[in-house]
Amino acid sequence: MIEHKKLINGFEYIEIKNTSATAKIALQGAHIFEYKRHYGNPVLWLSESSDFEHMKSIRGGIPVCWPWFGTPRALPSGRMPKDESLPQHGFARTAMWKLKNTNETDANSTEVTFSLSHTPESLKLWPHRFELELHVIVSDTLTVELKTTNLDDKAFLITQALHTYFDISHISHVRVKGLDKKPYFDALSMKEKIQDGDIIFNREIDRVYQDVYGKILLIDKNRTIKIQNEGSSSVVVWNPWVDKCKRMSAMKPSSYEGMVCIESANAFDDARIIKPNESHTLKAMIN
Ligand code: TA6
Repeated sequence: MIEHKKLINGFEYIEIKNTSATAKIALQGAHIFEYKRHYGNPVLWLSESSDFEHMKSIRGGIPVCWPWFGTPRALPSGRMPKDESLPQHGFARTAMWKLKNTNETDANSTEVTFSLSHTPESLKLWPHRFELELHVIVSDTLTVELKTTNLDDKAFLITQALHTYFDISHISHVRVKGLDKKPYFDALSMKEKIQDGDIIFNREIDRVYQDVYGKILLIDKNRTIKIQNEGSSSVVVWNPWVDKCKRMSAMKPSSYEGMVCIESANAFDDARIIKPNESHTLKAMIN
């Protein structure tokens, strides 16, 4: 079943239900803000104090960070837009997307595709003509594909992320496996480092890992979530911990205890150049 729904303030989303799972996806940002299988806790974390407001990104779920991840300063040197008033994580996550296609494939699986194209406003922020599609398959696995097509007559460069917030029992119970020996950029010390063993959380972590091709495991007390990416070799791991959490919008002071972000990305050295009439797809499979 696919239903179009609206919050009291007019915020529109679609609700998907099948025999495997339920999901909710907002038209603003093509933002998946709920994904639950019919057993266990929700897979995605959503802040209790999240705003569902026009032009404000939802805190939780899967924000689509595009056409840049972080600040535009994070683009590789020589290619960085200078204007730091540009929005953090790009403009796609607060733009209004179109629902392009829906398909109730079978009782266990539903597919939907959202699309976004350049507008006079987007061209002021980022001077390129494009088509962006988010294809989502809601089943026992949540599959998310973000396809960028260059409609311009010159190549452009993107960085991007599916900035997934995972729901966890408690931050002190989880560890992240699959990144051992991987090089990473530590956004807190601004240094390049190498991961030693699994990641455990006992302080703020904000890192961009490179050369990641295998499965990543988020191991919690009573469940393990697996993340497999394609068209990507970078992964961001983030938990704001105590102090940053207090400063974050749409988070309660204790929110950091119940979430961790493991983001499927093309960030920093994994930026992609897309030629005219060519496409690049970033894909995440979560189960
Ligand atoms: O991906 C990690 C990160 O870039 C952090 O530095 C953090 O502040 C964040 O994403 C959340 O950003 P936002 O713009 O959604 O508040």
